Amino acid sequence: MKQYGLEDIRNVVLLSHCGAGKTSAAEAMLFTAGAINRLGKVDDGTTTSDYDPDEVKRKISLSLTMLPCEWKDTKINLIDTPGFADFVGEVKAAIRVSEGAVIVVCAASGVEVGTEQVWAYSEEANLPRLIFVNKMDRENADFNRTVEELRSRFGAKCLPLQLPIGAQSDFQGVVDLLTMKAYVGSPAKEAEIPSSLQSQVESFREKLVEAAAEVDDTLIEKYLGGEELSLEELSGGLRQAVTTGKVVPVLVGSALQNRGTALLLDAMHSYLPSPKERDVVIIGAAGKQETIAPSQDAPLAALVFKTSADPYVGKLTYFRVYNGAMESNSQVWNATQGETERIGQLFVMRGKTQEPVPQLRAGDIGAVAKLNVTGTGDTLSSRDKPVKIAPIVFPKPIFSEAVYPKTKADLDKLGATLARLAEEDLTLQVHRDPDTNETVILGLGETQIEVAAEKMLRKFGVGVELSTPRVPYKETITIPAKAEYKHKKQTGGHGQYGHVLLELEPLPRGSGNEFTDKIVGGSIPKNYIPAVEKGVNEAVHEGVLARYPVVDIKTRLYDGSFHPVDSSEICFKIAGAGALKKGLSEGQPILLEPIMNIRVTVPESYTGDIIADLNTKRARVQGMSPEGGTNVIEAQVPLAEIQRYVIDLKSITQGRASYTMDFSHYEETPPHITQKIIAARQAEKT
Ligand SMILES: Nc1nc2c(ncn2[C@@H]2O[C@H](COP(=O)(O)OP(=O)(O)OP(=O)(O)O)[C@@H](O)[C@H]2O)c(=O)[nH]1
Ligand SMILES: [Mg+2]
Repeated sequence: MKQYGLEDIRNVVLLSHCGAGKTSAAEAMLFTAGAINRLGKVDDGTTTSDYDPDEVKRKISLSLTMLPCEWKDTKINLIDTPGFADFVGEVKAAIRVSEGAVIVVCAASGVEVGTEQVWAYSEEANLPRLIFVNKMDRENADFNRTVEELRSRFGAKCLPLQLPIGAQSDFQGVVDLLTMKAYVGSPAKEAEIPSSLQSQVESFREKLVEAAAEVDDTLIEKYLGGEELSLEELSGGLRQAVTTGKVVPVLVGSALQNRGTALLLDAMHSYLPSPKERDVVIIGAAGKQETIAPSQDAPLAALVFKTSADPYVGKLTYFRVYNGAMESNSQVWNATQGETERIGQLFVMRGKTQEPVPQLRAGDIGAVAKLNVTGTGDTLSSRDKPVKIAPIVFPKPIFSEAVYPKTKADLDKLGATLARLAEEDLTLQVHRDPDTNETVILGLGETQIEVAAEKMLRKFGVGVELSTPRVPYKETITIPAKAEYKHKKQTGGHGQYGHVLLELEPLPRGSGNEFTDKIVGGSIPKNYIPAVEKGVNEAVHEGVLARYPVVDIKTRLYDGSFHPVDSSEICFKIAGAGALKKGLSEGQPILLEPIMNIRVTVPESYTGDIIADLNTKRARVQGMSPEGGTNVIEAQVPLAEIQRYVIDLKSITQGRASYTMDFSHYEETPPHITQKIIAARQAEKT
């Protein structure tokens, strides 16, 4: 097996708005590099990347895929990612293990919402990048317009490195402005630069040469002195400009026609940084982030960035080696969990294909099956020199659905299956809501959860129905009340007797329930008091309005009576429960609903629409802070109104907004809504 040094590897993530052509471009590059010998198509469900049956069915990528190939003695680990917003967790993981990015833009649609988002993620991760303007063969494809959009949105650092020859049905090939060579057809053949393009070629080349010269004092002197720079000097200068983020070269082509893809591989090889050029961020002493230089000779440090669960293949763990090397059939130290992990056969993955390898060295990416203690985000290292690489930060879930198994058999497998899905996708969480007795799956959007449900059926044979989770309403009282309950039964021999007097009092929100014993003079003997308390504690599980749990009341047991023969614990428990229910009815009960804090981040121009929509949702807007074109709106909104806010917000802003949400407090539900909830609960019972 060929050993790659740190300089011989490129880890490159493909990013774009959904459907711009990442998967198709990756397929064309694999084919061009000879890694595959048949060029698949997304529309036929035959690409190397979209191999999952759900991807084939939907014709979109749903998870990140490793697509390595070799190009000019360099190993290029392409990482294809989904463009659909619900799957941003995969994008974040892929960005984390890459040193460079290619942002794919559709030549007909130009800069889209998703383009802006992935641009922001790459800025945040400080990733050097290239732009590939794809679909030049399509109707309405326009390179110049797309470049103008790119430059006005992302700045003048977006500079064409190539120009297209022809467009739409007449798209023929590409002119490379650095080598001043033209390539037409597929596979590409060298050709003359068309004379019609000459003046455009010259003016764009000038900009590129200037930008490449600017990074280096000797180059800029030469350039200003009117001297020609050699190709080597230019390409060295451009490389420096790209790796430092000063220039983002714009390339062009058609993935579907496999045009421009060899030059795209060339550009990754020549201008994107190798693992050697990026320090590793680790968690040092006292939990502080530190950086260390990567090395193949240092002790092992590898970050797990993806886990996939499959009932047949088993668990597959994807990792990126940052330091040292990982060996097949070895033992490593999981520094995150503090446990030893056994490593079996290592693989290099290409789509679903596993190629066994004896070793993976720093800079490279691979996978291993059936690990025991390791999950996504963990660091595998050496026992003697344990290190923890900074983990991947995933967005928090904001959308939830209740999961109901379809059959008894489905119920039995539900828990284990959900746990595996949550292990696979860290933006999914599963929990059991003790208040509503529902199993709830939380994620980033409706599609993500639908896909998860389909996966449960297809992979694990578990059928489920999804529904909007119940709102965990509560009940309480608003005025103090007294109640008396006598449980008395005279049957044949032994009778039943328990008699309890309670005082109820409302407590401030969030206090919980309290029970105190104020019996004096033994009107109820001490040994029966715990039974009364038990009765009260059970009765608060179901309030008198709509059978929701009762909270924030203080119960005082102050009197009662007993019978020396007929009284028993069970009689006092019944009396305690009965008295509580009566007291609740007397205390002017109300329904409480959960109120959430939300923070919506949105382009300023949508502020009015967002506020108008929030007003229809009984929201209280608490603050707005405009900042550089975006606005952060903070509000408190009843949970019942924003359970499907992801969907509303997407349609109001075409996906330009995002939000976070967390629980704030419980508050009285307005009377007209209370009436509806009570009616719904009654209907449910009958
Ligand atoms: N005409 C034309 N169509 C293309 C080209 N590249 C991709 N397509 C089509 O565009 C659609 C989307 O392509 P994909 O490669 O799946 O795009 P993607 O960016 O991977 O999409 P997501 O994974 O959903 O984000 C498919 O129907 C492709 O056939 C191209 O160069 N020209
Ligand atoms: Mg795709």
